Amino acid sequence: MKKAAVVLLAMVMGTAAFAAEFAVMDTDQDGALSVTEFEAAYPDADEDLFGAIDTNTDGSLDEVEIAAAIGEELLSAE
Ligand SMILES: [Ca+2]
Ligand SMILES: [Ca+2]
Repeated sequence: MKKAAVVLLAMVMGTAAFAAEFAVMDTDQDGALSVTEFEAAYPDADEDLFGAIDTNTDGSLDEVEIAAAIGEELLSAE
């Protein structure tokens, strides 16, 4: 990962707004977004995007993966 991306990642993750937004998307509060939760939060997203963001391929998106996706502009920060 490029240094600029790491800095941006830290900035995105460090904000209360991001934590609050993630908590809203994580409807079952297990700390990660399932496909269902992800599609509810991002209706325009598809499975290819989910797969691109799920960098550790565990089938769910954690805060680090979501923040990285926002940093890489795969997702927009709302
Ligand atoms: Ca969840
Ligand atoms: Ca994952």
